[in-house]
Amino acid sequence: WIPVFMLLYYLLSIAQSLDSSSAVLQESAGDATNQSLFWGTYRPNLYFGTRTRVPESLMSGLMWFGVDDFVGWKEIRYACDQNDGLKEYGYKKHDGRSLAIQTLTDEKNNVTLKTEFIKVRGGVHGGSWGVRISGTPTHDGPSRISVIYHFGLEGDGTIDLVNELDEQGISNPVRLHGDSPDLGKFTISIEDGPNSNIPGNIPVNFAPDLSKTQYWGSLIPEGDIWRAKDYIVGNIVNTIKEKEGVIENFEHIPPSAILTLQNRVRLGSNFYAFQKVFEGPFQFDVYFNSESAESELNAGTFSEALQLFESSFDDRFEQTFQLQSKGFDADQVSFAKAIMSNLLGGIGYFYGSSIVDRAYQEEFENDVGFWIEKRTADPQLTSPNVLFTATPSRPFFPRGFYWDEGFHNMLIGKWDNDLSLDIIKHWVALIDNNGWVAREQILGEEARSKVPPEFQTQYPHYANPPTLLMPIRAFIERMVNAKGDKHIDIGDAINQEILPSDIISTNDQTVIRDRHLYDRELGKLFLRQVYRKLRANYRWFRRTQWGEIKDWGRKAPSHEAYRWRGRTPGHTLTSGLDDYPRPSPPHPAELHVDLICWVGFMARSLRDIAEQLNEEDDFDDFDEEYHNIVENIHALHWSEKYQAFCDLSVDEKDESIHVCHKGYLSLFPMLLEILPSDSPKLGAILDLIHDPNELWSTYGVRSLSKSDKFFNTGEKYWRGPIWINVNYLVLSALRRKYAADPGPYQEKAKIIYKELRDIIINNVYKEYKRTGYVWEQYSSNTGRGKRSHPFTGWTSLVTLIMAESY
Ligand code: 6A9
Repeated sequence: WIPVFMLLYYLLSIAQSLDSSSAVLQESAGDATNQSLFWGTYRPNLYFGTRTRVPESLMSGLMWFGVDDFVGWKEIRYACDQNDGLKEYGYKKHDGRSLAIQTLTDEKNNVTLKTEFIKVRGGVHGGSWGVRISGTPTHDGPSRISVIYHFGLEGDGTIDLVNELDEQGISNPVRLHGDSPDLGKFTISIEDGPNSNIPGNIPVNFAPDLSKTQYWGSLIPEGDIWRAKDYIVGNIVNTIKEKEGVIENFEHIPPSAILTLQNRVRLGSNFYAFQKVFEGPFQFDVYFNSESAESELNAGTFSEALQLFESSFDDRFEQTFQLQSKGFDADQVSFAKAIMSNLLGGIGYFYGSSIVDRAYQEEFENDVGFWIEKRTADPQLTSPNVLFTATPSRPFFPRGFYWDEGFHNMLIGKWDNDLSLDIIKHWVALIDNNGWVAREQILGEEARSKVPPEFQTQYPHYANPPTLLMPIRAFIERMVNAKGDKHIDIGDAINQEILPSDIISTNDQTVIRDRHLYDRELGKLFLRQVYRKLRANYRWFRRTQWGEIKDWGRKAPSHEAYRWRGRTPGHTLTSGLDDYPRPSPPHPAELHVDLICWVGFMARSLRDIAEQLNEEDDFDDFDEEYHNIVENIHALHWSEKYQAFCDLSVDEKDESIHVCHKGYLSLFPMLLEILPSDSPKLGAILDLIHDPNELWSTYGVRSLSKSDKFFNTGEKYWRGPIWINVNYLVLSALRRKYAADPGPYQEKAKIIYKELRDIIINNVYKEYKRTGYVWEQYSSNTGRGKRSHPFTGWTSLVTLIMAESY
């Protein structure tokens, strides 16, 4: 006798189980055959949307608007937008594969929405999924809202509405049948849940029946489905126009009965929208069932699975980060779950062309500081690329950024190693044969629609910090420490209550994976796959970002010196530290301290990969280059006068001089663990960090010293505010090296580590509670969150800071 619960547990374990590592690792980037990553919430720019990892396939999305008046519908909620003024929104539990629970609090429309998405494995087309959409009023008062869910199919295939059509709406449940090359046969159902308060009939003969589902089926041009909102608005406008012809007095008819879809379906439609009107609490489910899967998602199986997946998520979260056992309370743990979840919910699948200008010749005309680019602009659309990546911010930057992604994958990799490797492989595939990869990936029209034209073009001589090597380093550490997977019988798995998410394959035997353990051979296969491109990227940095050393024989033992290309007087966007003060005016003989550290970090990281791969010649080269770089960091960039690492430029006599603006830039040799633990320069850096008149604030380490003349001036972007990515690097370097290695500065390093960790956690958490969001940066004066929000890109590293995982 097996309890029903156990049986279900068993079925769902299989359903939800992850792909075996080998399957994941043997896929090439862009390959959608990874079953457990096939479907997902990969449209992070939308409040809720799903798609596959196939360039042209089925997409879905959610919209809603208030219908107590004729005003609310002018602000249809669809793509995440700060102007919508949602009090809070974001995924609260998202595991990156099978579970995605989100809440969205929209006070203006008097509704808190919940979207609960699950995905179950089965068959050969990426399995089935469902989403439960529910709402409750946020306060007393009118609460009538209109919710629209739509599906659009791009590429080959068909999708047909099965219901009997009626001008007043179709009856529950809505059912669509579809068939396409990558999805096979499938069924979509939309089913009303229990206890929804659906407004009754409007007592006018032409009005729709609001207890039914209003609908619209249309044929939308290829590549245009992302504009769903425009099409739907157009359709509602048509309804209004039609009714204007029939109705004499609008006053007696509620907006909810006017602002409806047209209840029509065009033959051969590839786009369907379904609209429901509710008052008070409501709930309905959307299921996508793949016909090749054996079991079917319906209201019953969905509810049970949701519960199981959710508790499995909670257990796995504690296993992975151990926040409860570290003493964090339930509310702090929920916060840590939420910021990680919204990072995972920020993962998108992007496809399309980008704009690249390859007409670059020589960046500088002269060396007296004039910034003249000797070229004619020639921006060109590239052939389409794919990218599977996390994103810094769902409303503002829903696209991939090279140096952000390395930070994102520190957390993603800790949570789900294989998911992270999949993302890394996609990025590495974008490194071209010259070794260049565009800093910002604006792929396709939808992505481009969010970026002003002047920011769209990417240049093949512009760099961005090579942070992907950080999660690769973390991966190597996990692999080297691997103890091997445990193989156990499925029956034992049930008896031992092993979590579904820990089961990675279920053929004859079940492999239970502790996510800290990885198979070495497979790990090396991954390293082998990314090695050549990463090495090309390193060589590209050395070739294109080299710097000129004035009087090098006397000043520096080797030729290693670097300068970011693409500077303007006010910005060095390529460095990632946009408006951080640099030598002014810019000069071609500048040398940048952060960049030489990044190149050194690359040399060392590649050396460590080469070691894993037994690439002995490369190992020797990287090792030697790393040494030369380290020597030159000290010889060129250390200023005795300022007791800091600084950029260099030249004076009127063409002599090199230090240009020192104390701040994040001064920390790089320590941030990237290049500086030895016993170096007196470390002492100076720790003093700089801990001094309230310089970098130390009660909320974290400032980007620019309070004593610098540019502190909090201009855009105040990287000139004072606190950024979590760099604070994470400070904590990481302290914890891993400077507070760990015995020596004269160890005690100080320990003190700073402890204090900094506490204030970062406390402030980001406090601001989350106060505002409902985590932010792009924090004021060093007030601790308040600033700029984009939710910004669960690198700010989500607070979860790792809480877990002390670096
Ligand atoms: C320009 C504006 C609707 C700026 O997080 C991404 C990047 C970081 O890599 C970088 O270090 N952010 C930081 O200085 C955001 C960059 C956004 C550029 C978009 C167009 C359009 O806004």
